[in-house]
Amino acid sequence: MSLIDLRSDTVTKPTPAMRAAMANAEVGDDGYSEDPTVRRLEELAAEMTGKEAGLFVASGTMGNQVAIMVHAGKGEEVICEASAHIFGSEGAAIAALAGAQPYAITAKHGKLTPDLLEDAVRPANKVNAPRTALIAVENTHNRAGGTYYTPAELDAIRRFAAQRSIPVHMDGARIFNAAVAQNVPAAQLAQYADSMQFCLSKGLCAPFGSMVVATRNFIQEARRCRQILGGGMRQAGIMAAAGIVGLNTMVQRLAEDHKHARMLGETIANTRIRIDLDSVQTNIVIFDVSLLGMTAVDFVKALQPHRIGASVFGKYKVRMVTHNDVSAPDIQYVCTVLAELGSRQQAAHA
Ligand code: TLP
Repeated sequence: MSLIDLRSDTVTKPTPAMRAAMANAEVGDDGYSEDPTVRRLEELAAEMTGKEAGLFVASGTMGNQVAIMVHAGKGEEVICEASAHIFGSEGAAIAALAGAQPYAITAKHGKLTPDLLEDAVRPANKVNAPRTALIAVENTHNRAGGTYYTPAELDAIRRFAAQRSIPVHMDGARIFNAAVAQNVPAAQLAQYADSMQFCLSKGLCAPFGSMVVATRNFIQEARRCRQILGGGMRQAGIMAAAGIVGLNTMVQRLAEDHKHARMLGETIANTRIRIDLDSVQTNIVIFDVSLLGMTAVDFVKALQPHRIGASVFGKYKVRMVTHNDVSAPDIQYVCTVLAELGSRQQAAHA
């Protein structure tokens, strides 16, 4: 029996329609801007997010970091949330590539607010202060459990930033999860950011790639930064073709993943496993197994004989992510196993 792989939505396989589109993709040398499929993907990405232009990049990390390189440089600071992907999971790239330093703030559900930002923005008139160059938000927020910012919350950050002439970058790796969960177009969320990165290779199931979207001028600069990182591409239409299928056909179905995550969350809430159900807003479920007298490593190991994959996300924290390659019966089965593991440990420690 095959693994029910809930480690991440990055494990999703390309759909048959994607494989067909890849096989038949019209291609050219993207270094000469001659790959028609890449061009189409970049236009589609821009259109769906309400931005002027888009840039196809290798990964979410590359997308975030080329955007940060455009926004920030030496002697400058990037404000982000303390468990943000750009801060803790991109190899210190803000320092290594842009030459800026991160200023990380801990925020409930991973969400920055004007109140929190107020203390983090450096005074412009102080000679020894770093210059605040960027505010970065993560939507949805991975380590906070897939929480999303509402348009009103983003609007407040946007206004705060605009008053201080600070640009906003959105790590929208899972922006379509945020959009579908709130039943709003992605463009409504993206409008509050000057630049946004989103991933094709997570819930949308493409095998490769992310998009940076912003103004035409910004994307021109981002293209230069992508080149510096060795990210210039050639006949990339083969990969872009899958991204187009993802954007055209895989967005609305994310609602199914959210329903499945909710089912997992509610099952877990009825055991001794601890979970903040308020954080289960999209396709990510993070829970704490400490009350079972187990570490996250123990728990993930205990799931293995049941052919269920999950990720260790801290000493006691485990993450499960729902996606297209996990069916409703799979989820029902995982719920049964979680209910059993949660209560069995309870009996052992009673
Ligand atoms: N997240 C991945 C891992 O870190 C491998 C995951 O499994 O969740 N922003 C956010 C919010 C992300 O969650 C990720 C990847 C990225 C950026 C980076 O994307 P990639 O892996 O394409 O560089």
